Order: sequence, then C-alpha cells, then structure tokens
Amino acid sequence: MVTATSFSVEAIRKEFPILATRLGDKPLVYLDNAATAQKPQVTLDAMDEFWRTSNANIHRGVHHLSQMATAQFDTARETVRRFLGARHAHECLFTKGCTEGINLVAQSYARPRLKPADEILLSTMEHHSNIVPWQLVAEQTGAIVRPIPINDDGEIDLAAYGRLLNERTKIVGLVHISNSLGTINPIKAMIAQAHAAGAVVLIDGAQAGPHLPIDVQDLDADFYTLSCHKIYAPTGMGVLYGKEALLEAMPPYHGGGDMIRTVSFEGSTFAGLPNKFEAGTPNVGGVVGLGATLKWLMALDREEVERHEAELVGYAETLLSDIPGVRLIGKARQKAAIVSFVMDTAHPHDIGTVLDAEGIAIRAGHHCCMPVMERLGVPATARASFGLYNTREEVEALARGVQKVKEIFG
Ligand code: 7TS
Repeated sequence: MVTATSFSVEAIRKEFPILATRLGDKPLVYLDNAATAQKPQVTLDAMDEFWRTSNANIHRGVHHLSQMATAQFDTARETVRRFLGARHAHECLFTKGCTEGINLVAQSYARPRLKPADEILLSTMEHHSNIVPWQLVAEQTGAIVRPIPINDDGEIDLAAYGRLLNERTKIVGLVHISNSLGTINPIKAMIAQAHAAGAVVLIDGAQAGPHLPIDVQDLDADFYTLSCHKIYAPTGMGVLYGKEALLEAMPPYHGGGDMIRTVSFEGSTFAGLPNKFEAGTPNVGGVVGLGATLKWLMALDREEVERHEAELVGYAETLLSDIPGVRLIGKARQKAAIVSFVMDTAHPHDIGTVLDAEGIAIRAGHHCCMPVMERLGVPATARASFGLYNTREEVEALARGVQKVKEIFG
C-alpha cells in the first residue's frame, strides 16, 4: 500500500496487474483512461474476497451473509460520502453509470418542474450524456435547451454565460473536466452565478473524479455525478450526489423492490433516501470494489497525483507540438489529464491504428462530444488521456508513435 507521503509512479504501476501486459514485443502503453481506467489490485482483491466470503443480497435477509453484504454495501456508501465531501451518505445514490445519474435528474427533478419556455443551459463542451437527457425532457415539457458558447481555446465564455442566465433559467448542466479537451471549468463561480439567477446546477464529474479532490459542499453543487469505472473502480456503476432537500422532493425514477414502504393494488408508498432511488438488486460486489478503490485513492497524496498528471500533460503537449503538422485541440489555461490533437495528413482513426501497432492505446473520434467538434472545426481528434500510473517514458513512446504516423502518411 502506498501512503500519503510516498506517491511514486513506479510503485503505483506495480499495483495494476494489467500494466504488465506486452503486445508482441512492446509493452502496453495505456493512454485511454478517459474512456475507462485500469483497476488496482486492492479493488480486485476486495471484490474477490466479497464473492468468496460475503455474497448475498442486501437489505433482505436476517441471515449472516446478507448482514455481512449489507454492512459492506453501507460502508462503501459512507466512503463515497467522504470522497465527495457530502453532508449525508444518503445523498449519495448508486446508479449504473454517470449517464443514468443525469437521466435520473432530468426525469425526476426536471420533468415535473419545467414549464414551456423554461431554459436549460449547457456548455458546448458537454458529453452527449449531459445533452441528450435534457433534450428529451425539453421535448416532454416545452422547455428550451440553450448552449453556452466556448472560445477557440476550449474555455467557456463566461461573459456569454452571464448574459444567458435569466429568470427563465431553471437548470444549468456543466462538465467539471471536459473529456474531449481536458478543460477544467470554473464551476464554483459558475454555480454561484446560477444560484443567484435561481437555477439548479448539475455537475458532470465523470472526468473530475479520478483527477481532482471534490467537495460538493464547498462547490455548493445541487447534483454531482461520477462514473466509477473512470476512477479505477469496476464498470456498471455511477454515483449521483444530490442535496437532501432536492432528493426528498423528487419522485422515484425506477419502481421495484427495495424502494417501497408499502405496496397494494390501490397504490404504493416509497422508502426514504437513498432506497427510494435504488430499485432492485444493486451491483453489490461492484459497490464493495468501489469502496475499496476510493479508500485507496484517498490514501494517496492527491496533490502529488495532480502534479504528476499535470507534468505528463505538459510534457505531451510540448513533444507533440514539436512535430510538424500536429495541432493541439483545446488550449485552456486550466487543463487536466487529456491531450487532444489532429494531424494535417492523417485522420485520427489512422493515428489510432498506427499507435495501436506500437502497443499504444488512445481514443480517436468525436468522444461523444459532437457539438464541441463542430465548434472547433474538426470532425474528430486523437486523444491521449492519462491516469496516475502513466509515465514520462510513455509520453515519449506516444510522441515516437506520432512521428511514425507522420512518416507513414507524410
Ligand atoms: N460525462 C463525461 C464527461 C464523460 O467523459 C463520460 C464518458 C460520460 C459522461 C458518460 O459516462 P458513463 O460512465 O455513464 O458512460 N466518457 C467517455 C470517453 O471520453 N470515452 O469513452 C467514454
């Protein structure tokens, strides 16, 4: 176990078995962390232990195993509360992904409240999962979705944001860190501005979870979503944080077992938080793995991790922009973990394919952010995204790979 004072990338790498993979004679260079991150041994062990010793359904059995599983599940929720700096554990809901959390807010919070001509503001750099759910609810209610413009560097135009906010603005949806550009948005100030206009704010923290310490109370976020598999935890899980008063006032999203108080054919009454929003059997083993992962992450020196990742981004930007014909997309002053780029002569998919042959995994495409691609005038980018286990040597391998692309495509 690495302690808070000893962050070392060499030691961290040993905790991730998959990083020892070789592809032919080349070591795996995994630079697709924004899509999903690899899992440390502590997560694999926690889940293995759970399946071997404690597997049962939760909140149901009086029997020993069910009590063990329930205790571990509840402990993980308390770990999530600490990770997010939430006031109450019951404000942290388990969902099946960041996407589901946003849909839940759109349907359970927004749909009953929005009236025709109410406005939903979303930044142009949102992931589709923070656009489409709002378009669906706008269609259902007559509300209007308005984009907040960004500048050529990939930063939100704050003056335009100020002008767009008005008494009809009911919801603001903002990505904390952009998955296509790496921009870190100034969400604390933007949340305060939205509140002054009477709007409620949902922050999409899918990319922030692995890279920044989060404090939802300090941010004063109304809703905040996480994508657990990007935070080194298992797939199939997200977290939706919501302020207690907002969640209390919202109807259930899904109906089923474990979310009710009473059921009869005349009607049903619902359980309190968090169960009201967690119908059916949850991903118990995954949640146990999530708890172990977040404890592990919080025990690291997060400032050192941030510094390390910032150094990787800076180094990659320097090496890539030295290659003629390479253009960086997204030059925000505040950036994290992501370097997007295009080349004069090669399509991003060709870049991805040549790099793959070198053992280097990146993502090529629009990254589920078509509006930002359109705004910046590119159909797609090649994207290297870093995790805490990546190294300067891997950045150099990326730059060598891109040189090779240049040699092949001219
Ligand atoms: N929001 C952002 C900012 C994201 O980056 C993603 C996934 C999501 C929401 C959706 O998360 P999910 O866990 O519910 O799927 N982003 C990416 C990506 O950049 N490459 O693959 C998935």
